[in-house]
Amino acid sequence: MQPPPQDHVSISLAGQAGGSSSCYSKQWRRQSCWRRWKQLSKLQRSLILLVLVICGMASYPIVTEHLRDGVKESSRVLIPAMPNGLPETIKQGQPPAPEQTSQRKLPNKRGLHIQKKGNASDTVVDGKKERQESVISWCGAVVDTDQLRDGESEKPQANHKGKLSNSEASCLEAVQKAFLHSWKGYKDFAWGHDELRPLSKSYSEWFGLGLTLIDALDTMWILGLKEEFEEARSWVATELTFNKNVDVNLFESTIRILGGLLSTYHLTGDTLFLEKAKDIGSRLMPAFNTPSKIPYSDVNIGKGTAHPPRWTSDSTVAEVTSIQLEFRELSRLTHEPKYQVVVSEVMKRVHKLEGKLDGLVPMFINTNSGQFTHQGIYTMGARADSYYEYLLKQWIQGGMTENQLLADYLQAIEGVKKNLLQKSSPNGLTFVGEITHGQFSPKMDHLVCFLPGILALGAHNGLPTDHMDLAKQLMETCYQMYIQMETGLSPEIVHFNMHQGSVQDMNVKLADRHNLLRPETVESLFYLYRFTGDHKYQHWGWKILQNFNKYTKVSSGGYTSINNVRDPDYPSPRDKMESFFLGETLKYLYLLFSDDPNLISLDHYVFNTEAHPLPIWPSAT
Ligand code: DMJ
Repeated sequence: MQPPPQDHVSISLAGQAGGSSSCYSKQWRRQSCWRRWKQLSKLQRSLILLVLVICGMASYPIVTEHLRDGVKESSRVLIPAMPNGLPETIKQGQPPAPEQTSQRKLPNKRGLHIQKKGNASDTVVDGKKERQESVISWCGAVVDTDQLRDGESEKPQANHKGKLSNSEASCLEAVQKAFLHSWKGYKDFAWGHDELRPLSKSYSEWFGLGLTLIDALDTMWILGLKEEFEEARSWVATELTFNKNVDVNLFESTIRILGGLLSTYHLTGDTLFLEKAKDIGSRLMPAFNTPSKIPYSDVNIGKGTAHPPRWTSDSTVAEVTSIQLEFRELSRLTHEPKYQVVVSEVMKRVHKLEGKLDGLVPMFINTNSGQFTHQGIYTMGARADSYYEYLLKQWIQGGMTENQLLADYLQAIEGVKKNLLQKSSPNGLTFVGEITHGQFSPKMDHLVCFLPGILALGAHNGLPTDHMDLAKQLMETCYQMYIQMETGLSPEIVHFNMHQGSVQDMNVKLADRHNLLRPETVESLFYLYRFTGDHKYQHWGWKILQNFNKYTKVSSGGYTSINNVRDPDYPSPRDKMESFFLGETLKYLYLLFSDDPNLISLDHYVFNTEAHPLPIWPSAT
């Protein structure tokens, strides 16, 4: 055997004694490199070091990204920790359960002093870090020592009757804070406009009618934010005019504007809001001048003309059947039957139509023929959802006497059970899919999460108790749609796995990963808590609020929709705060945390589909 070259002798012997040739060659290379390194000049060494440092810095994110993804995929652990015994999927990258590290006293705007436990965390949405109050695992754990000492508990808002527990007060205050933060953004950058664009510190117009401000009026009233309410009221009194040459969507302007004005009138007794409601209501009436009596989707409220969208003469089924609560109430208040007449006619016609599947309706209806079109898709999600909601709610609004509405509702729920309900794998979550031309599709919109609340509301009003059982199962699923995501926020759409051996219950397509700050899940949590008293629903709502705060709050004011609920490092803000975040999401969270069943009693009010409470008709109660 040839001896190794002279300068390798010492290590060659040691290496061979120990065994492997690879070890030997590594040592050889190390020695050789070291010798060469020592032969370099200082300048040469410095240059090489500099290049290595630059390369290392440039490749760092790639390396960490790669590692992170690897960990994400491999570290999903199933633990049997859910309150109802279902396993919870824990993922790397999900917000850790915050520790209770400090106790701080936070004076709020109204002079309340509420003790909070929690740690502050840094939140980045718009590129800036914000020192944020991250309370906790659950505000129910909070103890207000001052209040305990004084034996007094302050009320965070005027409409509550009776004392609040300390934990309740701190939860309610957290929602007030979220509202005030949103309102600050709206006021600073979008006042009087439709929607805040919180990142660009500007606004977007849809109808040019101050949509967010009107949608938020009754929320401010319910949350006890009187100062803000008064400012908004004076804008309505002095600036709001519907005499404008603008096209508005009949459904959206009915549920947000007409509904918002009517409910604010009822809560405050201020006739300003009733006058404005009459004005917009009468301006929307041209939509019903169609050959079929099925209304057009768009109305020019200045010109008094209406038309379908440019590309079709169809309207959306959910849209034409989810304006009834508001128009019926307008008739009752004005003693002018015309509003109720036109919307009831729509219901009668839809009731008689062919083309339903066990009470489930297609998504489109033609304004000329009055027939369903594009048949074959049956969903509880977009374009059909609130048809079902308004069957039940009109029945409740009118005092549970309109039997046809109830019959259609009950039939539809049976249709859901028969055609759309399935269980996911591996955890057996009950979900509502869709039928597409005879085929079952395991696709569920976040919008469908209104259904647990509606089922619970029906059961509360004497409908079958198995509706409540189903409500609870679906509520669990909707919550899982949040916590199984890395941000703890639900995507717009999920696809459930049904085949045995699946490793996770749901998949989310790239195009469906956005979250628009929608209300449906917290809306249902509110109903479930009201009717069951089970605190787990409050706990779930609290987690969702925390995740909104963590991933969607913009430091300069407002909250933003995000593009990617699966990336906690960059959820990709969309720069838009939808009006329903203030009109619905925060309102339902507040009502969820309130233990006062008389704060918008569900025996006296029925919420429209934009969370505006309208009275159940007095003769009916
Ligand atoms: C709201 O405008 C209403 O709740 C509507 O019924 C559905 N879409 C949004 C909220 O997601």
